[in-house]
Amino acid sequence: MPGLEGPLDYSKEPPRHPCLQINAKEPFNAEPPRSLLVSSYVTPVDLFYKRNHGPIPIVEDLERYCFSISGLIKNPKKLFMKDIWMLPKYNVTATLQCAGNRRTAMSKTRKVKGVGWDVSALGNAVWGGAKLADVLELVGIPNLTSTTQSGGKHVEFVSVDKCKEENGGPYKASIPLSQATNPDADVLLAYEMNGETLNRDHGYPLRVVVPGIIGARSVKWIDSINIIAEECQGFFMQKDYKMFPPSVDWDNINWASRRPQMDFPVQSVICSLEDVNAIKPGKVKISGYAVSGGGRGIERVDVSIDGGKTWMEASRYQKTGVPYVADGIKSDKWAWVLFEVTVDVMQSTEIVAKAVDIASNVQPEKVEDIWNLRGILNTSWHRVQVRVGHSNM
Ligand SMILES: Nc1nc2c(c(=O)[nH]1)N[C@H]1C(S)=C(S)[C@@H](COP(=O)(O)O)O[C@H]1N2
Ligand SMILES: [Mo]
Repeated sequence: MPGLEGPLDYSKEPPRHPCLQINAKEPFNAEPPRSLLVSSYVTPVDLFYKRNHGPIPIVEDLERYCFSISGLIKNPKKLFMKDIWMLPKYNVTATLQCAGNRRTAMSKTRKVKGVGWDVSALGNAVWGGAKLADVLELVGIPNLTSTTQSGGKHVEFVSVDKCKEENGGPYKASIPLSQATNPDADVLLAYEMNGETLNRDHGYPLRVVVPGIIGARSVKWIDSINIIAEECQGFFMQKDYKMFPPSVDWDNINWASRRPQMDFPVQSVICSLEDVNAIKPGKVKISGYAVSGGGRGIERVDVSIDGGKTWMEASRYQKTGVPYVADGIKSDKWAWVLFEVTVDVMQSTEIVAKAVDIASNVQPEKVEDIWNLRGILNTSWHRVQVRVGHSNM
């Protein structure tokens, strides 16, 4: 499409915050330090993790930028930014989490393939844009449609970035049409992040935000949208981002045997402490984040200071002055909660966190039980070691 281009090399990358820990340089993959991550409920754009599979696309001319919606529909259309700006604007606070978050810890059990991430491959932003349900109405697809008359059941988003996994082709992914046309699912074509125009790293000029599911489906730099009969056949839907059992390894994998991962399970992480921290004996404030998929709120966060033998409950919060209720109408259903508890630590120990969502899903205890060769969805109990020194500290 005119106006948007995927460069062949990394000579025109945008500037980035020096605080970010870089996990891969080209393509650029980086996350903020964990302590900074939970210093605010809404993650500043600069500190928001950046997950890319190719060079960052460039907009030559925003006025010429347009994308097509075609496929199994009667009236394919080209849409410009002005067509999107004309639709009602929604601000949706949603946490985006990469399926590879906490991969580095999983690879300690047994090696996994993929970019290593600590615990900050996620962020919470206020995304501003048009609802995809409204955009699809412009091409004659009514709200709450699961199949178009010509048999379209999925909505595929195609970008322009050149990814080696796609042999130089663009990143793409799809979601079910029923989700895309459900206004309550809050799927956005977003042009703003935290009230600012989306920046290049995060999908300028237009990206998809699919709340409640793994970040991989929130395609950045939209070039075209296709209504298709089967889910997208691209690499990132079919040969990546699938959850396999621990018994499957590279010599016996059958990619077709598993569905593309969509929903995110319940997750929680301690961010106020690095994995091994030296502290003085006494009171320690433990804080972190908890989040679940599917818009499920966080019912409880448990913290243990004896490696998981006994537990106490942490307090949860989103916005100051608004008590958090896991399924409350004043809560942001697609967003993380931050948690906090002050504990007495008198000797070296292991501190653990685990969360429970409103469907009573809990995090698995052991990473070994959910080990998978791609190292995705590490939601095992989060553990940090503390070394308590009694003198000269
Ligand atoms: N076009 C395009 N969209 C993409 C990706 C990409 O590499 N190219 N990465 C995906 C993955 S795996 C994640 S986790 C999120 C990351 O979004 P962010 O970089 O804005 O944090 O974008 C998704 N959308
Ligand atoms: Mo991701």
